[in-house]
Amino acid sequence: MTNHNLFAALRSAFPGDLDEVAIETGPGLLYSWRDLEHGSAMMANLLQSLNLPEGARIAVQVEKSVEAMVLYLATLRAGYVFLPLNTAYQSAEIEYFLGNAEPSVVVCGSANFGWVSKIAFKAGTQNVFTLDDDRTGSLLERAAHCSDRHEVVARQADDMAAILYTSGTTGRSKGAMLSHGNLLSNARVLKDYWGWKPGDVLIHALPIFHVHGLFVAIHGALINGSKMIWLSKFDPKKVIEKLPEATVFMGVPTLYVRLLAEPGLNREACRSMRLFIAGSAPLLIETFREWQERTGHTILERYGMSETAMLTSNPYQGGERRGGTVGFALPGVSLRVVDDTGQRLPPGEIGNIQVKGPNVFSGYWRMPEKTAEEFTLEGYFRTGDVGKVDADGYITIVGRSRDLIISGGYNVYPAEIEGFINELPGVLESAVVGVPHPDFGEVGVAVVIARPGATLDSLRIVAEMKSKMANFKVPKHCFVVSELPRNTMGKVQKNVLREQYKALFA
Ligand code: MLC
Ligand code: AMP
Repeated sequence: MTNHNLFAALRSAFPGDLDEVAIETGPGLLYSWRDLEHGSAMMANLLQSLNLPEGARIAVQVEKSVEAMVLYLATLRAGYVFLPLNTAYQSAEIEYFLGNAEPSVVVCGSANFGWVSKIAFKAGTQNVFTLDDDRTGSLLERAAHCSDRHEVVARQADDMAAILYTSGTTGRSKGAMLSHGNLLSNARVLKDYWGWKPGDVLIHALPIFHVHGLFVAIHGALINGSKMIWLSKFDPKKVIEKLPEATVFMGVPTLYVRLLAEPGLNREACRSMRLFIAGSAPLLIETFREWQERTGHTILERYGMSETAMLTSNPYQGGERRGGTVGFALPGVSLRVVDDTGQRLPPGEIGNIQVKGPNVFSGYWRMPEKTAEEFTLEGYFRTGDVGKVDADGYITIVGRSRDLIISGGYNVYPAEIEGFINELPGVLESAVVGVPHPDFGEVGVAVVIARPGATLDSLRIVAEMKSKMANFKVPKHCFVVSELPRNTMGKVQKNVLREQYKALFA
């Protein structure tokens, strides 16, 4: 019987000579393929020694490190479910995720052990380990006693491999359940579509708690046996210094904007590069053009989401990479644009994007009703994105039907922020809208009304938010006003607010 464990496929692509360098870190540490093989075996043996139940979730909130990536590989190979969490999340956010996912194992930074372990034990977790980005922590201490031999646990293609939490339009985050088959099919398609070849070297400068850095980048390199230059944090100068040793780079648009701000970015620095890939948020056409002029390279833009991994891509070869578009549906992906009644629209017309394919997730963790709502009877997933397909097949994303802000590649749901602000003393109501921002693409702005007789201080509102929620969610500006624009039904007109504040950061 074939083992569909994603790790088995990644492992089989490791080079024959396991002593070759697999990863070079920013400070120059070298990890061989053998280190990845042995490290993941030891951690997998540790996880298996804990007698965890079938389908156990391993929740991980740690700084980026090679060991954190190895923990992801170990979770796959031991057949458990990886649950990555953004390091920006604070206690209320973590409490929700752990309460909802009920992980059997939680791994956190040692500085956070006190509060994270308290939340974890309350959620019923029995094992809390620490892992820091300097190769220390109880996880590594315990794994050091485990064998470096391990047989990859057999999994079916539809067995769950990871849960990625993605914010809900109303209320709380939903956990998108991705299977070994979802992730492997996508990795294989992208290997071919982006022309990965021997000798490729990827600069990995993204966080590893989201689809882009965790799946697209890591799977891309591993399934091709390609070396990674591993940067723990995005630093444009460091990336430019490393470009001459690399061939592939992936980034959210903010990374490209910040690289363009560096005088050192030029054709000479990019001489060995084969491919620059952008996604997770719209790439402005100005960025696309400026990149072409400065480097001689045409950025390849692609589109995806947590629930589906990658859906579309501009061509690597055999076609034009069109700025402002996200290219074609990837092989195996069916993508259609429909109106609000579900009728398929002709080319050029704008409507709701729906998708189907082996990469599309099976549903939201413990939310069968929500899952049912998001799939059509024919099995298409409603992406919440609005776009069009032109006559020659190029897809353009023109907006979103969901009230969502994408800031520097992170999703922020206004309803969550408004809910928080509305609970603050003296607040009657609030509205959060996204406005253009030169660095993050889009950022949130909060507009708040006070209760009669109350006085509000906008700086205090921002400070309150910073102390309780992930920093990237905090609106970059807060206005206290006397009233909000409303339509005849009394609903706040967010489009009017967006228009009013659109030049705030221009
Ligand atoms: C940081 N801040 C942000 C922010 N990142 N605010 C809004 N949006 C963001 N994305 C806050 C900081 O907390 C800080 O607040 C202030 O803004 C300035 O921070 P900075 O020092 O400039 O930020 P930095 O640490 O350099 O991070 C910026 C970044 C990071 C762009 C490198 O946001 C990042 O790595 N983004 C990539 C996200 C990503 O991987 N997305 C993929 C999702 S997958 P203060 O208050 O301290 O001043 C997906 C599917 C797909 O979408 O298709 O790929
Ligand atoms: P996430 O839920 O974090 O995975 O974010 C997925 C969302 O990011 C998608 O639904 C899109 O709205 C957006 N997105 C991803 N890639 C692109 C892109 N290239 N252009 C525009 N939006 C994108």
